[in-house]
Amino acid sequence: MSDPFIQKQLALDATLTESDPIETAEWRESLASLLGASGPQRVREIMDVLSAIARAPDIGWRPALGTPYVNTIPASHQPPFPGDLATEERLASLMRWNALAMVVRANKAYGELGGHIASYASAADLFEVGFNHFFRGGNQGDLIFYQPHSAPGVYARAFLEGRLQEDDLAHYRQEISARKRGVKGLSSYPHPWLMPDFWQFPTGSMGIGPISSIYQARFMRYLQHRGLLDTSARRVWGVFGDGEMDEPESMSALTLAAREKLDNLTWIVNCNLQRLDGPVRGNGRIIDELEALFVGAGWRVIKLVWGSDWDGLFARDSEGALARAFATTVDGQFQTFAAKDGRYNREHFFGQDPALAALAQGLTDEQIDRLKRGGHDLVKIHAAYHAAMETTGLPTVILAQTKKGYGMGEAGQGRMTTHQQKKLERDDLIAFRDHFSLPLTDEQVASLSFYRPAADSPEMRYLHERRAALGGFTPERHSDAPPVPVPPLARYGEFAVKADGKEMSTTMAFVRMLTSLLKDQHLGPRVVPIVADEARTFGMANLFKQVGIYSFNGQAYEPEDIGSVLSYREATDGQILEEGISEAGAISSWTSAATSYSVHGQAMLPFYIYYSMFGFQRVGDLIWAAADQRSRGFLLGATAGRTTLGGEGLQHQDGTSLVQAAAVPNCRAYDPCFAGEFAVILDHGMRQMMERQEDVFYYVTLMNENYAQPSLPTGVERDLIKGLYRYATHGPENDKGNSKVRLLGSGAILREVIAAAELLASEWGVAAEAWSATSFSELARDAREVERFNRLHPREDARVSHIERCLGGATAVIAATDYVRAWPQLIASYVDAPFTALGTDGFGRSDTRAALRSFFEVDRHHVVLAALTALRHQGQLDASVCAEAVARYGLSTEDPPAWLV
Ligand SMILES: Cc1ncc(C[n+]2csc(CCOP(=O)(O)OP(=O)(O)O)c2C)c(N)n1
Repeated sequence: MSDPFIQKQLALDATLTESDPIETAEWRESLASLLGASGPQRVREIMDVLSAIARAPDIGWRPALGTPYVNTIPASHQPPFPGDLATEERLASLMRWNALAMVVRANKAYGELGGHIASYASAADLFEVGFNHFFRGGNQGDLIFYQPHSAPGVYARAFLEGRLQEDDLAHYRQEISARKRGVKGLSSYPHPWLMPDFWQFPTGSMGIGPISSIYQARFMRYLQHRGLLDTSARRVWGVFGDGEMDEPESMSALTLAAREKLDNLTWIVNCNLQRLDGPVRGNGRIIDELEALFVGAGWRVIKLVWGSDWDGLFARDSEGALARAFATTVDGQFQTFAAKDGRYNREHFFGQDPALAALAQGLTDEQIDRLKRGGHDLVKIHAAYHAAMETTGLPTVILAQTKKGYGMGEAGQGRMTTHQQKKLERDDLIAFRDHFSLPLTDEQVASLSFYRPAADSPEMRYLHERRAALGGFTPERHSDAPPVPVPPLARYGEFAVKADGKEMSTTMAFVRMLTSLLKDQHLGPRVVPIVADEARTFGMANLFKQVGIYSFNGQAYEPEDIGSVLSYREATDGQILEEGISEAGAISSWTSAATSYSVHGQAMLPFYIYYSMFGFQRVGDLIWAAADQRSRGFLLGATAGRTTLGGEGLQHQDGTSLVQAAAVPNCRAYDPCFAGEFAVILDHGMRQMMERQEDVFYYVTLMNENYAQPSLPTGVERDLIKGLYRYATHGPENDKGNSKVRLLGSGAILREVIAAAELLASEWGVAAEAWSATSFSELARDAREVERFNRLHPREDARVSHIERCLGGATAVIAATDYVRAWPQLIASYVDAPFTALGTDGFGRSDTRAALRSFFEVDRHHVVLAALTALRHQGQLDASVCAEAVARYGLSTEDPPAWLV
């Protein structure tokens, strides 16, 4: 018979309540003899047959998804450890020390800096086995998502590798002061924006690492299947916290990973059983819960619960006492055991049962104290990673049990408060040194000296050999990808720039341009259209047939509409990523494509089109993370604005995305009204990202309203990109060609503004200009910069912002948009004239577009009234004129208005 553990299970006295224990015993014996005679493979076959019968509806048996609280890889199946264990342990101890010293030093100097010791203390061995044996480096290396609060440990390793110096470590969490001293400041968490040569993936916001890792693994398959890049040798690793698994994003794509057979993906969940406030599952067991969840989702689960020292105990435990004790010990109790010493564990864990006490008899208290959990045993960790690497056809999760604050002794190990501990007293530091046998004097410990062994020491030679064998250092971020030429605008956007009154929506115009771009010889293959179950909504069904929907296993069915020219076509080399109803998934795919230039050295151009409301509002944090990792691509907020999607009401009407987009530093946000404007923005953005390779991305609104599209006035392109150009003038101009009242509009409301300018001239004798404000955020960006320059350089010639250039000399400026007033108000303080903002604040609601625009007071009549009122305030008009306008246009004077909440 194979494993002693199985023997014990078979011999175990049933503790379950059974109707017929004698019969049960007979079945057990049969199974035991089968196992003895024919081996485990035959047992599995028989069980398959029996369970198929037992699952019949009238029996209704279901397998339990859990397995006993022991290692999935039995000691007898462990591969030999290929490294030098003693050297690796010494190296791990040095990483621990330098990481700890970095955090404690920073906080001694400036108590406000914060930092974490306990997370890395629990994860150090999990990282080190990866670094020494599995994580491949170099520009075609593995993609690794690091648990964010373990960043100090990753810096500590880079220090030993010679990639960071003492001065850098001394500037942990001090990027600004570091820059002044010409050294690297180390960011709190992994931030590609702050450390663009180092971190690849931002993981600081819990849940974003897990979902991103799945979509990155999936995108590698996409590149492979589309014949764009051989990614077969690359893997994705993610080290995450057990508390982090509670985030919906962590869980939401598990089935996708299994369905698409992503065996290039391995997660390591660091189950230190604690999160920030306390235990993750004090009254249960997180490892069991996650095991059931991942198995149910179709993953391979490898439990890595106990270290090698326990192997002997299990072997001697002929009564199965350990299994019994584990089955009744909850995580809150395991945490207490972690926090207490060997003596306490002898009394309270081993002491709960005479058989257990007997097992511990041969051990000193010190030995009991040092019994390791699986995630602290390099040999066991290696066995688990090795098994993950061998797994084919499904992703793997390793559930590694560790102790939070491992080695921090009284000061932190297993303590409720350990997550936030960043200071240690001298005695605690000395105890830490002794626990890990660090080669440090008391003085070195007290002064928190960083320690790097001599270059020719066995440790350093070993460390470099291992990294060389694995292809180089990691993490390391690259950004060298060949530029991709963008076709001339005339080739795909002429119909929009010279629309000449043709009716269409900007969404239709976008789809037409996208369709052309997909055919371009150079750019076409790099385009990644992404939808979250709304391709038909946005008129993109034609692309299903043309470029296909990506499916790792092609199309295993005859689509219902096979005879149609637009039939639903899935293909292994399909180009569209159809993510179903998962905005979080779609944006994660977008980010994978948008960072491909860096992750794969192959620039891709993703276009994710979605109901605008479900973008920044729904997945804003994922967009922020995309910005952090320097994504390049287009986000297309379709049916944007509060009044373009008449009947849809509150839930779909987006009045805020532009304001949120404006707050993302590298996001270029535009709200074009006309197809030609959109074409110019598209052309500019593609050149900026694909040819000039700047780290920006675009959020551009699209509308579903059909109207006559004018040809773009000539020569406006530069101003349009700056965010404002003059579209039309009505009434007399002054000698500089300017009229005094400037009306600014964007997106859905520009046409109302244009109409208002006409009305002002024709009905009220007021000269007015209509300006298309394609981007208030770009205008504000430029004005901010100019204002700052002029403030700091009082002796130099004052610079002039685009706003001043356009609006200087105006008597009044009225800005109306389909978004909350905060959007046009971005420029208010830079406008040297009375400024009125009209917008769609309040909840959306359902009605016709005209009714909505009137309700929100952004239609032409309200723009006219706002302009007349501005003139009245300057004494140029009498109040009676405004009253006349209110009466003539039948404007509601309800007070307060229904939109004001
Ligand atoms: C979205 C988000 N919410 C909250 C936090 C704050 N936070 C940082 S670490 C942490 C606890 C992490 O616990 P766990 O995932 O178990 O990792 P551990 O540090 O215990 O290894 C929390 C709540 C965060 N970083 N991101």
